[in-house]
Amino acid sequence: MVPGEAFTINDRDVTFDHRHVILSGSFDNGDPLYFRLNAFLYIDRYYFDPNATLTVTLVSPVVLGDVNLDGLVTFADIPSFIAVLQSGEFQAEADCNQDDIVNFADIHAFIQILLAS
Ligand SMILES: [Ca+2]
Ligand SMILES: [Ca+2]
Repeated sequence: MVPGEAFTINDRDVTFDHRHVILSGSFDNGDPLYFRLNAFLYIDRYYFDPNATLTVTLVSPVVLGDVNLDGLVTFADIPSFIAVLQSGEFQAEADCNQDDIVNFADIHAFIQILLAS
């Protein structure tokens, strides 16, 4: 799978080594996901119609403080952090105190992350 690109899963009722193959992982918000790809309707089980299109997308984890998105938290992130603050737009990497908004309350946390890197 390529991060950011949707991957189509066509398999249903797949077993390997006599065990059902499970689609497992976690959602972007951290909640776990765990599905058997059943193509037969069982009571109290998830059902995935063979004609349905099922896609999953691997997202890259957010690196708090990496506001210029180069994969590292360095002093080079400072101008990008300031630009996001001034723009008022949300960017997860700049939400250093993780309260779902980017504002001046993130400055202290950003500096702490920067100094720890
Ligand atoms: Ca960076
Ligand atoms: Ca914040």
